Amino acid sequence: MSSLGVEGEGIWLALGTIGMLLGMVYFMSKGWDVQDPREKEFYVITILIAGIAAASYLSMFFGFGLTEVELVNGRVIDVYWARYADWLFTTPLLLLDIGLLAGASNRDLASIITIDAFMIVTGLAATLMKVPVARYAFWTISTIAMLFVLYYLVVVVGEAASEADEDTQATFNTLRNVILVAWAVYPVAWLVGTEGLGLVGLFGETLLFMILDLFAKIGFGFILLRSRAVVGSDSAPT
Ligand code: RET
Ligand code: DD9
Ligand code: DD9
Repeated sequence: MSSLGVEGEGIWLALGTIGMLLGMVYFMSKGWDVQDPREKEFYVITILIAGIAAASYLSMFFGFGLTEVELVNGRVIDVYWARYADWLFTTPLLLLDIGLLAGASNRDLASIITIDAFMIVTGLAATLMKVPVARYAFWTISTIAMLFVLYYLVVVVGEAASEADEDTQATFNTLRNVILVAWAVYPVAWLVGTEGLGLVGLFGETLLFMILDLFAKIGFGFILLRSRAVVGSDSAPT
């Protein structure tokens, strides 16, 4: 059985697990009898995102996804590495959702997803390094990768979206803004949190990541799957 974590942050991990499960069940029940293949694809991807996050949160709640990193300066930090396993799969799936909505080419999808995966892997490196300077160096590399992802989303995927119908453009714009706002907070949370400067403790940081994760995954999925751009897409009456 889990304790409530190192600083009582288990409460946020429990809430995160419940939030992801509720989101997943809601998307499953809503998507159960969807027939349209394109609409179905959005459901499958979005349900997968919530399911992966639920599993990750549960593992963190049980203390499985937790490890200690001992820095060369003697500081020991508690790190929930399971987040990075979650993000490695879910951030590409989120980009796949919005990329497919926009009608981006496979080549552009592959590019943005590759940079995104690079961002998460270098972020994990930043998190596990023992030398503080190396941690900040990898944080910087990861953050630069994130700026490329956001730029690519706005400019390249945005251009594909500008050729879509009005409903799709409106939904794309909303989801793009959700990503721009939410994703940009992650490196800041890392920097002020226990992995970085330690201005915020594990309790506050875990709360912040939980709110961000629920907004970026469940809020995102909610907007996408309820949008007119997805509901009944490609199934105009014949
Ligand atoms: C890290 C640390 C290093 C710098 C950067 C990061 C970015 C993480 C991001 C995560 C997004 C997660 C999402 C989860 C969905 O629930 C790895 C924190 C740039 C952008 C959207
Ligand atoms: C580019 C980020 C720099 C953060 C430096 C913090 C150093 C604290 C010891
Ligand atoms: C028209 C160019 C917009 C570029 C946006 C980049 C967002 C980075 C935060």
